[in-house]
Amino acid sequence: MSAWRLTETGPLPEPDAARPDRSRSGARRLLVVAAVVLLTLVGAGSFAAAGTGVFSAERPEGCAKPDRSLQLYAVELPKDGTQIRLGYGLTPETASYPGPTMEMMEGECLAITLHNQVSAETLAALRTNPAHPLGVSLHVHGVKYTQQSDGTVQSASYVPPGESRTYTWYAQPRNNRTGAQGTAGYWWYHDHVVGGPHGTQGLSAGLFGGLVVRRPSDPKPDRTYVTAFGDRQSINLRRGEATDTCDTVNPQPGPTCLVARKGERVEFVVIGIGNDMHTFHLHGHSWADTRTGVVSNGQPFADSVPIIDNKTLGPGDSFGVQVVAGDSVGPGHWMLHCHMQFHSDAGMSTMLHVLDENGQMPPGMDHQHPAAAPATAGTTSAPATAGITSAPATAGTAHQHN
Ligand SMILES: [Cu+2]
Repeated sequence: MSAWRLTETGPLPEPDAARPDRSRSGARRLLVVAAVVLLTLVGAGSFAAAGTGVFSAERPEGCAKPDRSLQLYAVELPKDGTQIRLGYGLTPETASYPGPTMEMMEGECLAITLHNQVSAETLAALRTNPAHPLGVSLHVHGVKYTQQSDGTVQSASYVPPGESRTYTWYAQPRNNRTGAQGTAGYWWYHDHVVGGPHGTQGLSAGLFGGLVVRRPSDPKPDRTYVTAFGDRQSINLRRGEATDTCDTVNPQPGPTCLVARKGERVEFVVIGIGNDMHTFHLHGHSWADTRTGVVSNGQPFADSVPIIDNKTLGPGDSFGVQVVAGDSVGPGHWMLHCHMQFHSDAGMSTMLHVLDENGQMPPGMDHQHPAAAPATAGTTSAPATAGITSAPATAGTAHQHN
């Protein structure tokens, strides 16, 4: 009998409902107040940004007051070998890489206060230039923000060690009058300051996470996982066996344990970090190549939407995939990997464990993780870096669950 049993039941918390409409009279009052304040400032010659040409609004247009706020902590995590690891967390104790998946509804305005708990010493060790300032930041893709929430050195919107700063994200909705396209989609956030002016060292240390912006009618998943495909053949900065640490008795869904019950709608936020091209491939499942990863069969264009099981991912790209776990194919250990062969051969491969409707892995579903870099001749050659694999390259060490 199988030990696999998924007891965790809770679906993802529903994102806050879209913010209520504000009354027109309220908006007009606000406009009048804003105009008076602006005129007063300009009249007094004290409009701070006028001299520098920097637009210094604290929040994007349409986001007069945040609908929701949360606290985010940047902390140092245990080293991975000699590699410094950093993570974002909703509490310092729960920091991880990837960081917490953020969800917003179009129209929502979110204020995130980032607390930098990474020591100056650690940040200095990651610095590529002694003149570069020490700090961490929060830079986001896809949604709207002003210069003050850009999370860069050049806009001075970063957080020195021990300090805090509030960033404001606005999930601007579509507007047929202005032609604004809206912000619904699969995005990501990351540091842009650690080490150098592009946060390259912060990113590779773990300061990144996924963001999903939905429209009210979008399909809601039962589970969401972030898979960041990165340099050195990594998924979420891990390779080989380290990508999949699911406990077979009590698997806890997380960055290194992709698990679902048959029939659940599973959403992947797929992110390209680092410098390499990758492909996202999932065995036994396919999805629609649309904004949401789903297309309703009733829609007139549904027949022209490609259904795919492999999608190319470049640096900085992000997209979403939604699949119904085990649909037609049943429970099992379904491989999820990069399809650039030398990447997957070097360990860029993990598993989606699909359990039955009761959260059990049916008997006979044993699986193995092959060694990341096969030592046998005649296989696709691995690149020079493949010697640094997290899975031993001897056949006898492949492990078996159950
Ligand atoms: Cu790859």
